[in-house]
Amino acid sequence: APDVVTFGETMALFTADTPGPLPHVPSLSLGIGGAESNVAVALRRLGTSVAWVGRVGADSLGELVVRELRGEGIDVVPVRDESAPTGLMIKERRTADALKVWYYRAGSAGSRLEPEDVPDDLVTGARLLHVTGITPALSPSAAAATHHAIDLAREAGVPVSFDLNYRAALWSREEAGEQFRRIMAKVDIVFAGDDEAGIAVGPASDPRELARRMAAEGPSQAVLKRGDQGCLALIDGKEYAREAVPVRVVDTVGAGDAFVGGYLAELLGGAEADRRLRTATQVGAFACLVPGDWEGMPRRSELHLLAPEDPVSR
Ligand code: KDG
Repeated sequence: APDVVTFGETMALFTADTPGPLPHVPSLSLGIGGAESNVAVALRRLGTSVAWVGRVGADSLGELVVRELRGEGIDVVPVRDESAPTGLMIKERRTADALKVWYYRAGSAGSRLEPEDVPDDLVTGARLLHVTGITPALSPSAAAATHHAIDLAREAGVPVSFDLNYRAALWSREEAGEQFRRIMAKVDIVFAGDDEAGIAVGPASDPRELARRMAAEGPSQAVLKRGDQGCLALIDGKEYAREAVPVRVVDTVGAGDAFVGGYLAELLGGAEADRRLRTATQVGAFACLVPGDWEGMPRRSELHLLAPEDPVSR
């Protein structure tokens, strides 16, 4: 059985090839993206076996999602929905540095995920279940699927990790905050950005206070992903901090998922907290180096590239 099970919506992703207003961009590249499958790619490339479950349409874009993830060695459990299309997002590069993501996902196949879609034995046989706060925002049935899987994992003694991943286009901060607290009370590991943590536990200027408040909701591992500020974590009551790995950023989308993949891969490998956070920041930095959300995820043998003694390998 795969070590990690995750599920959610993975969409087709069109990325503008050049900066500028979308109506004047001559071409876009077709790929895929989804927070949970991005984490799955990061895990797989680091050597962890992982299954991804999700609904796709019975269309060509659904085929693309399944092919790409299978090509990465992920155990893909697709539910093909005959009556809804695969969701779509478009990345507009308004300037070289300012990205805008447009969603075309309301009523999509992925948003129609149901509790029965996630195979029980996959969850109970895993070493870890990973969920994000995007799935419960998609629909009532997707929210039910999230809680069902978490409850099942808990009953079976399988640890659960949760990345808040607030998406303002999908729901209000109030709705999200309430759902985040419900989920946080049931999980072992929680990941959030500073602002996301504020949505869940109330804003605070001191990240230590945010980490403390998140841990107070239940998780024994509360990890704040702070982008170019690095990370801060409260793990089994002890505080840890790490600086970011400096990189020339091309596109930060997917960096948070990369961070989570790096952290979880090391956790499952039995690494101590410092090592988990080190790999997490490295993998997060890798994701910033390419335009795609997941394509830049490193293999274990590449991790040293961002911590080089000699930048030229021969
Ligand atoms: O975390 C990156 C994801 O946000 C992206 O790949 C697409 O799942 C996605 C979303 O809902 O924004």
